[in-house]
Amino acid sequence: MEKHWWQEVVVYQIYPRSFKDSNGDGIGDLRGIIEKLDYLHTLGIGAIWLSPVYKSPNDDNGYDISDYEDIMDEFGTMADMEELIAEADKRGIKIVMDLVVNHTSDEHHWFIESRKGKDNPYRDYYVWANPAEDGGAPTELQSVFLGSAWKYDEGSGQYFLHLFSQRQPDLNWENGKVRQEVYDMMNFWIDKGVGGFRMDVIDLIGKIPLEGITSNGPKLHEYLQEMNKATFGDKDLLTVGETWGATPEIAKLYSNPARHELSMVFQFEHSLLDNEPGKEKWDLKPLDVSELKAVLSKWQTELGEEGWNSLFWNNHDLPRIVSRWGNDKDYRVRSAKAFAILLHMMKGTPYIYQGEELGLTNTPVSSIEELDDIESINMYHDRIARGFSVESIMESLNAKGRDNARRPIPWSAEANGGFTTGTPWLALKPNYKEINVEAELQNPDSVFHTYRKLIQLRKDHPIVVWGDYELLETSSNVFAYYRTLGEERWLTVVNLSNFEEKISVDARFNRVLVTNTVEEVTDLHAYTLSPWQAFVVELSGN
Ligand code: TEU
Ligand code: CA
Repeated sequence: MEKHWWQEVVVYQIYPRSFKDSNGDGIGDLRGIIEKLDYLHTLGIGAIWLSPVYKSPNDDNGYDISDYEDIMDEFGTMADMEELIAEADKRGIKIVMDLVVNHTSDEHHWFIESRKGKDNPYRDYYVWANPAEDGGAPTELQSVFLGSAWKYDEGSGQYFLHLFSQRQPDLNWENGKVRQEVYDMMNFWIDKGVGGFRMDVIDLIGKIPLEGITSNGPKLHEYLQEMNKATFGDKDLLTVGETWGATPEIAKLYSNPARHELSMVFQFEHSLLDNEPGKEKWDLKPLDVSELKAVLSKWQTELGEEGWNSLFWNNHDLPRIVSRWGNDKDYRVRSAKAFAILLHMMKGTPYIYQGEELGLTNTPVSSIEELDDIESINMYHDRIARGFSVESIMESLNAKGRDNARRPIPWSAEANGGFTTGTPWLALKPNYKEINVEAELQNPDSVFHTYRKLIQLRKDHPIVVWGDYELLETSSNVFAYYRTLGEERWLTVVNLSNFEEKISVDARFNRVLVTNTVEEVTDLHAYTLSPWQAFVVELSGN
């Protein structure tokens, strides 16, 4: 397999609204990101996935785009964007844009035109359908943000499709003009020097809604091959598709180099392990560590030469990992480092979501008034109407709600964590006086410095990027695996529990490469791990 830069770097996701505010309006912005590039350079990352910064009315915080070739007023100007690309480049960091092309905002001029009537030249840019015989929605299809996925338009007597909010109408990918508009727009950004694209819900673009087909539609891969040819195919860009339902077999369709589609996908199989199978994400179930081991090991081994993995615990839609599967009370620092070590020594491209490198935790709230996220608010009203208790709803939202990941970043112990001199759009978690970037940088034992070290190990040792993966049989709460490259062999051991665990490995080691405890790692033939202990060792020949 040909080697690519995007296999060797660590990517950092920025949710711009919450990263750094440069002008005191309480909203993070592009100049704030430019201010903090040196910080990201210190961390050691090679690319930034920038959540959407395009013009948007913010019904879904930028995932509803009204102009793909302009910047959101609150975030700055196109000149700021160009400066960000150039300044990042100086530090060896590429900017990966969020490509949200399953849908637009209802304020996009295509939709404003489309809505004008059946004869409008933009009508077929979106998915319109006649009412069912009883006048109701064309089909039973439900929106991800709840309620029918069809919205009636008085003017023309038809319904339009919105798989997300009513203000996010779905584009009609069957229309070749739509596809060409998207490719032209991608080339506009490629010409500006971006390093790639993260493709929002890309598995939905081949939908046939009237037949109930949403994800993995029949023409999905034909479209992606066409896109590849029309845009980034002859350039070495990072392209990563968000694909919630991908299996390894499906992932290979996207990322097999021979097929000329994408670099890799985000798969979510591990992320779905803590809800009741077949139920909603809000129906919580504790994580079974042996399932996590089985799922991640399957992905490590099954792609082979026909694909490349992305590695992540967090993003702007998911709860903070240290609160979700770690212990954010008694072992916050240790369990945050344990998850970092576990993921960063695997094969694939790791993604860090802003604040993960500080060990930031979820932010439980007591009322829905404290939340901003459209998914959370819609879920609240839906469950109230279905008779759920407020307590149970808040419990689910505190565990899984998207605002857990969207609180502003605490940069220092100053007011509002130094994120803004004004009033933040969403309140910071009150513990910013203890947990903030400045404190993390100063403390050599911080979560930040573990992330920095893991990134450095990846840069210094090809085994981390290219080595083969093999799971080691251990007691169920211990996750241990080998990486092997030529004569070199590393062992990663992580105790994912609040208790001591014993391991017995028939091997000796030369040196410890990284660890999250002060305890010395001794004879592996009979070793007792303390709670959440994690380390990586280089094994000796024999
Ligand atoms: O997410 C896709 C998506 O389906 C999410 O809504 C996710 O399923 C949900 O948070 C889990 O319940 C992408 C973006 O990452 C998300 O922020 C957007 O809201 C969504 O697409 C629509 O663009
Ligand atoms: Ca601002």
